[in-house]
Amino acid sequence: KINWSFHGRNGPSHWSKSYPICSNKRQSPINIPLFKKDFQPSLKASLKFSHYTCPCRGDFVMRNNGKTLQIDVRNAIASLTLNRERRYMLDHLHFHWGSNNQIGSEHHFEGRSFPAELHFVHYNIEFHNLSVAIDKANALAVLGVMIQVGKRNSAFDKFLKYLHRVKDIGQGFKIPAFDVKSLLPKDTGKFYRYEGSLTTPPCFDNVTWTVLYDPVEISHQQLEKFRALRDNLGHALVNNFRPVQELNGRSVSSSFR
Ligand code: BO1
Ligand code: ZN
Repeated sequence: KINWSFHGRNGPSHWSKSYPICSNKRQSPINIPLFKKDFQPSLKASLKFSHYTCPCRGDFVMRNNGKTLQIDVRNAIASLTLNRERRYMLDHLHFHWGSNNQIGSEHHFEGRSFPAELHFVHYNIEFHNLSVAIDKANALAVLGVMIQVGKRNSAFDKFLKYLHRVKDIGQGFKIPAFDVKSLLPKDTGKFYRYEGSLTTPPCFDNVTWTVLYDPVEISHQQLEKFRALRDNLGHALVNNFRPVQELNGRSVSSSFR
């Protein structure tokens, strides 16, 4: 198995040699076509956030794993319900970002990318944890949120103020739990839904994607903190996004007109 990366000899175009699923037909991310929308009136009411707001007991664990910044939300008991009966527990959140503001997000909106993208990774409650669920059918639900540069976002400071503690690859660093809902845009009612995959090897294609239409704003200074993280070689950890993948006839539905 290759030691995969986001560029060079072990970059995205080489992943499928070691991880064949990466060349299957329902891969993520995608360019979301905004003009030929498949509006599904029932979608909006089907997305439910539970306990996304605190009790905020205990700690979260933040880690630079060399590929992304990940925050494990062990005590959050947050869950997402898709289509009424399918419930998913939040395992962690992580980010994808660029070296400049023109690139960084994994999903594109009609050819437009954003400087960063936040992923809330959930597993189906039928399974014990993310590791058990990771390769099972219908087992994963990832919520994607676009990040734009603008005003400073105080919710992001809840973890960004500790970011210097995880500058290099390493062990998790405990941070006080915070309200994960505060990282979402005000309006979570407008979103896209499609069937896709993990965006990194092994690219398991069992992910129900929900991508919010409204972005959140962080300041340029806040975004620079992500860019100051370092990868396994001590280089700037930036451009940790996969290029968009073919739709291959998949439909992307939307919760709004
Ligand atoms: S993503 O949301 O499509 N970018 C995505 C990509 C890969 C994973 C999760 C979400 N895989 C990994 C997690 C690890 C976790 C492991 C379980 O799955 O990033 O944190 O432990 O085997
Ligand atoms: Zn991701």
